[in-house]
Amino acid sequence: NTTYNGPNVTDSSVIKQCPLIPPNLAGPLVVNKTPPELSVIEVKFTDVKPGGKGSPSNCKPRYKVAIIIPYRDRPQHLQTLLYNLHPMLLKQQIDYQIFIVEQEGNGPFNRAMLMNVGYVEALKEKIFDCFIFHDVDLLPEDDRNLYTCPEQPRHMSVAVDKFKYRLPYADLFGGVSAMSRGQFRLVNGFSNMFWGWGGEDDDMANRIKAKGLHISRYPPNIARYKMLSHRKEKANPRRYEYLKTGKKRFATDGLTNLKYDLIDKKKYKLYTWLLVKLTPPQ
Ligand code: UD2
Ligand code: MN
Repeated sequence: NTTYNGPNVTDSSVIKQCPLIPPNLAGPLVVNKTPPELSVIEVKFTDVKPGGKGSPSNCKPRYKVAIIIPYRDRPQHLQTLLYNLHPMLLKQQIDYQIFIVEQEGNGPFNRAMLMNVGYVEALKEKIFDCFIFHDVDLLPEDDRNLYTCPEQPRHMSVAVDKFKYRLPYADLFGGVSAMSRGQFRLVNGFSNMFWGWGGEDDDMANRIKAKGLHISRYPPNIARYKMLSHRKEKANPRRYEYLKTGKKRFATDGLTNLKYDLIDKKKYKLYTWLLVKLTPPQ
């Protein structure tokens, strides 16, 4: 046989780029809300590398993606998310790493600031192209919802069962969202002012618009999620006030004035864990 099959694909310098659309996607996924123990998952997921990393073995991935998960005291949700998310990401043929950014102490939770920390700390490991900001309680229901770098910031959790699979309002950016490294830097990240529940996602939507970008979305039959149940957090009564006056702080409140202490960092099998103490902005 004299057919030339192209360069040797085992030589990583000439390995082919992965196809634009991953070939083994199934569409709708079976979501499993009763995962085995973490120690069992760790053994089972042989393709996941320490730190919660994955990448395709037979093609060169198009995107380096950091999954940033803000976290405190929801171990059952974390276990369930990891069990459902890793297999999907592996099928999507991206180069990814999952970061759990845990807030230390029991003061008001600051989801937005944890995202900023995740962005900064992830970039110390690798120049990621793309950042997926991901609530711990949202489980994707379709593997065509690609965790990749959008042209425009992408709101990923369009249809959530908790909201009867309908987008509650047009500018919603909460839940799961994706931004490129450049876009996130351009908008100066999230605001650091939102302590307690609510407002931080709407402020990000405003930042995106203020920079001439817009929110893009996959169709709702693909951008579907199930939300795990939890009690409702106490809403921050000042969220409307900060939202209204946010614009005048876009340039000064965000990545540019982010202050925190990294208390601990560990690479577990299924995720990279960061424990951080947040310092409220002055
Ligand atoms: C909505 C948004 C969420 C965020 C929030 C307001 C959707 C689908 N979700 O979520 O993105 O904008 O409103 O702040 O639109 N967390 C912890 N421990 C805590 C509290 C929060 O880990 O004690 C993390 C966790 O990743 C959680 C996320 O913060 O999923 C959002 O908090 P939530 O789930 O309590 O709020 P929810 O469901 O109203
Ligand atoms: Mn939730």
